[in-house]
Amino acid sequence: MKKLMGAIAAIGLMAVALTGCSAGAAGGGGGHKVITVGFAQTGSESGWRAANTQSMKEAFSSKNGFKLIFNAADNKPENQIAAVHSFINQGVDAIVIAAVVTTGWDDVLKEAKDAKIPVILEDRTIDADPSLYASWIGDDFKKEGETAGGWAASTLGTTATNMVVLEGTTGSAPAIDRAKGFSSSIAGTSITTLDSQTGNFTRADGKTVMEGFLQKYGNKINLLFAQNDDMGLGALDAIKAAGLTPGKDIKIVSIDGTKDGLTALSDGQFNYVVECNPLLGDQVASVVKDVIAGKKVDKAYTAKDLAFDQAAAKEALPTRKY
Ligand code: GYE
Repeated sequence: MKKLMGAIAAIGLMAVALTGCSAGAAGGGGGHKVITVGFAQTGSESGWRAANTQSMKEAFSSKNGFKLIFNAADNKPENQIAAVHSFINQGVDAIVIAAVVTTGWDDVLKEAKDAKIPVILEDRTIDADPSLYASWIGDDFKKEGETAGGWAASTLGTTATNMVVLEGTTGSAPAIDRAKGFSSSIAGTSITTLDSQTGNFTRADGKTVMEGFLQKYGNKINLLFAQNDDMGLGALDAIKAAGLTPGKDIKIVSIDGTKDGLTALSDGQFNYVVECNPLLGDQVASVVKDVIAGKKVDKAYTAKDLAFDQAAAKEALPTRKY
């Protein structure tokens, strides 16, 4: 009986605590305190990024109990560190980072830890000590590279093939890991790399860098590995301007699986596209809520990615969300 009374008293206390909590609510959020989240986004370099930003903004809406402070760093690491500093100074409840590059995070993450602000990584991984962040939600970039390279190996691996590569942002996790994965899949095949340069994940740079490759190597090039759709799409213009047919004279494999990428594949201008799912917002938001509630979360949540040939692209396009 004594025990039961104790339990009832405890429930009563909890009710008081909960009421106290809902009193702080500033609209929405189902009676809970609004969670203020600073999100340090890379920038707006690609179609993938646009879809990711939209997914994050929808998930971290006031309707879902959040106040989102959004920053896009124009893909400059120093801008992003400054944004995270400012989130710490504003005393946000949690910080979410899509890191431009993998390095340089320790100091600012230690500051966040000292300020007792949890950090959750989305999309891109970093090199910092895992004790400095609560969780990561994203895609398996190495596997994406392996899948893209696997297609190249099985389609072109037994004929002498000259490849050029458009790399993503130098020092970013997807650029590093996609390169590793791709290389491991084409090892021992007759595919050789003529050249590999960054196109910063953008259409404009994809075009310019491809122009340079074409000037240098002319019609020696048989294969382009674009580390994202946008750079491959930019390269299409350069290839056509050089009087060559993309998808035929130069085979193209890319990663992301945006609507524009799959359209190029369905048109026969690309030859293979590996998916990278950008719609991570809901999962990131639920991990943020769990971390703030003191619940145990996994250190890593990996999204599932598909891969497309021309037929699969045609089938997927009518219902493609991004
Ligand atoms: O592939 C690219 C974007 O980090 C996975 O960043 C992301 C990459 C994506 O700009 O299009």
